[in-house]
Amino acid sequence: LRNIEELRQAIAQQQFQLEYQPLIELETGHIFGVEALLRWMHPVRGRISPADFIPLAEETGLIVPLGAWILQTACAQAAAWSAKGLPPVTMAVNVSARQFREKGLQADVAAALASSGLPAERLELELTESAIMEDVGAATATMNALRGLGVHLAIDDFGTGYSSLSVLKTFPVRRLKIDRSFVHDIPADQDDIAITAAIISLARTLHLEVIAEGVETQAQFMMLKQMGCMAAQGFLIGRPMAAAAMAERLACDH
Ligand code: G
Ligand code: G
Ligand code: MN
Ligand code: NA
Repeated sequence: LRNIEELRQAIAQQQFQLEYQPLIELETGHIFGVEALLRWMHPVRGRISPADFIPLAEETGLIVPLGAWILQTACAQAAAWSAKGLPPVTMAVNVSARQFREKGLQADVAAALASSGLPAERLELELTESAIMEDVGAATATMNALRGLGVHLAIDDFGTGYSSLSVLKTFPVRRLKIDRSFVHDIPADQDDIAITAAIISLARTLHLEVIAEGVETQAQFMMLKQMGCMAAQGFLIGRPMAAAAMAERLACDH
């Protein structure tokens, strides 16, 4: 049923875990970052996707303490990998719309950086296009404040949220993440190829980095590379995995 009580209990009983998915440079295959992805290890139902409980966590405000835990855990993990001598990677963390609107976000980010010792520039916050576009003025102020802490920002699910191109250039973001719905039917769908090419071109014009999400096939991989996309993420390259498996993958990457 995933009610509020169950969610509260899950936080208290530490039933949440983070998995990590590699982000690679298309040209070299080098892993430059990982995205932290939340999983609920339910004692009875097993692994529950965040898609099934983030909406409730947002409605009830539980996303705030949960989000703080995610930031702490992801930053601590990135710092722990570095301490083991693994190559430094960017740690990308999803921030939900509600979390982004809450006043405490900056403090939670600062606390996670301070307690982990992770350099701020190694943390990248993924904001959804729709969360930013809800109130562009407020969002810009929040983004500038977060940038002021030294962290980087990315726009997640880009292409799905009606960004006005004129405001996009004023946002202090460094990366666009091409939504996987556009990548899914490459190379068969000419419209999706055109949209993806347009986003790649837009990113280049605005001096933003760009990454294609949801890369599942060799054909998508090759086509994106040919189109000049800088980076990719998806099941073809690596599924979200536990921290230990990710550490092994990073160890093989230098
Ligand atoms: O990993 P998966 O495909 O199950 O994720 C489903 C959705 O949950 C995606 O939209 C993803 O962005 C979101 N999600 C995954 N991890 C987190 C997280 O740590 N915080 C937030 N706010 N959303 C997450
Ligand atoms: O909304 P966001 O982009 O943060 O969602 C990330 C989610 O996408 C993760 O939960 C992850 O499980 C999922 N994901 C990552 N790579 C792929 C992929 O290649 N195919 C599909 N279908 N989902 C993916
Ligand atoms: Mn994401
Ligand atoms: Na996305």
